[in-house]
Amino acid sequence: MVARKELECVIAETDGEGITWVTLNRPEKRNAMSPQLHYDMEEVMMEVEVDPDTKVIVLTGAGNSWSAGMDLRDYFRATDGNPGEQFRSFTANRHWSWDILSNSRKPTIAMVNGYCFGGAFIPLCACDIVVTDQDAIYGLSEINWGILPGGIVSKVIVDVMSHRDALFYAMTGRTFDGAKAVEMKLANIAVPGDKLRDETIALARELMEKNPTVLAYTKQAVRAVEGMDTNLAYEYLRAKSQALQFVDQAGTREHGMTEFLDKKTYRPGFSAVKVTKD
Ligand code: ACO
Ligand code: V55
Repeated sequence: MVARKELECVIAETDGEGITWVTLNRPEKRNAMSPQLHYDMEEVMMEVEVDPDTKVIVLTGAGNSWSAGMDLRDYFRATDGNPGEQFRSFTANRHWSWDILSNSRKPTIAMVNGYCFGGAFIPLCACDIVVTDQDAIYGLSEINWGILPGGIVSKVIVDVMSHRDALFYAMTGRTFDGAKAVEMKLANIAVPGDKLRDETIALARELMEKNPTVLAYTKQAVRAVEGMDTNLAYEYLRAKSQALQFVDQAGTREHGMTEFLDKKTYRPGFSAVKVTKD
């Protein structure tokens, strides 16, 4: 992938290590999501997904905001009389912020650097892990606009937040900060703003130590079993485990066992199995 891809509303940059920073880039509009931003993101997310140099995807925002949600002017009001354009932009939104992001084979980290409102909860919940500025401001503000948390916002919040928290924040529109987001388990880690990037890089590096195939299968497995009963999950996980053994050409499983059982050079649980690239 080119080191830096510049579109109208998004910047994608891959560093030398394998972290691709995808930055929503409408800082003057607090990264409110316009139709053009959705079209740009559709392109970028598919490209980083298939880019061999991208090992970890970090989604963040330019300026003091992660994203102020849907652009009330360009996404809603401007498309009110135009069902064709509305379908195009609503579908592009759903495609990148849910379908592509939540099905990514690579680790996805939301690095929430500031405001996160309304429709921004869709990509927030789609990411695997959320690292947040402890002072970032979150809100399900739809109620204050006379709309309900649409798209798939209501769905993703009940799946990630508790039933009580989802109802409370959707009904009141009250805001909460990053520290509270972690307390509610909507986010994983809250840090002061000046530590946000370093904390995210440390996490990304930790993930890059794992075998990428094992990591992809692990996240797919955890996500897939959520909607299954226990017997179905057992059968699925058995088949998925066997599929992993088949596709992991590095033989991470065998390698780990040999190192631990025979060579005694490795203690699993403390660090990832080191396998030279196949
Ligand atoms: N849609 C359209 N424009 C927006 C949005 C938005 N969601 N959020 C901010 N903007 C624009 C403002 O209109 C303003 O534009 P202008 O400079 O052309 O006048 C610019 O971004 C800066 O916004 P300010 O309000 O001046 O910035 P401030 O830093 O004071 O506040 C904040 C930021 C808190 C995010 C505020 O803009 C806000 O409350 N935005 C709306 C957030 C929201 O409720 N989003 C959910 C929308 S509904 C949904 O997503 C389904
Ligand atoms: C929202 C609403 C939408 C959408 C995406 O409430 C997000 C947020 C009504 O459509 O497409």
